[in-house]
Amino acid sequence: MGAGQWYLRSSGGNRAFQFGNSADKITPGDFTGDGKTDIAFWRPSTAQWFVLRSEDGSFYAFPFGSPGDIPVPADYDGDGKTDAAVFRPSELNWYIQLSGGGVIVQQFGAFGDKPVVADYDGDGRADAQEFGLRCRRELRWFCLFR
Ligand SMILES: [Ca+2]
Ligand SMILES: [Ca+2]
Repeated sequence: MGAGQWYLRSSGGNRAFQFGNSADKITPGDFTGDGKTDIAFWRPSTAQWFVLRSEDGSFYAFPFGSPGDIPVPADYDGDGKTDAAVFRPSELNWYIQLSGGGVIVQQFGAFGDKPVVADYDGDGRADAQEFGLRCRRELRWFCLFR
């Protein structure tokens, strides 16, 4: 298993460092809510989230999901913080750990669908409270608005 190498280019200069490994799924988002994206990944083997805080570069980890899930982090409750979330293809359930508290379990989709999260109704809340699925066979989009 290879190392997870990150290459960042920003106004402060370029930087490269190792965080995670090549089997991890990258899940960047603003988990800490300071307006800056935090480098993050989800580890499929243990269903753990690892977040590198944009504030000070320290990291924290927490379990959410199960092996076999697909990570779909986004700001579902619209509070400015990215929420950890997974889509479970085997049961078509979305599990969302809201940063404001609580967990949502929502069944949505059909077998073979691929989860895609975005601000589908354009209400300005980035990625908030919407679920999207793209049906591979029909190449159509299905959205669920909450
Ligand atoms: Ca942040
Ligand atoms: Ca949130």
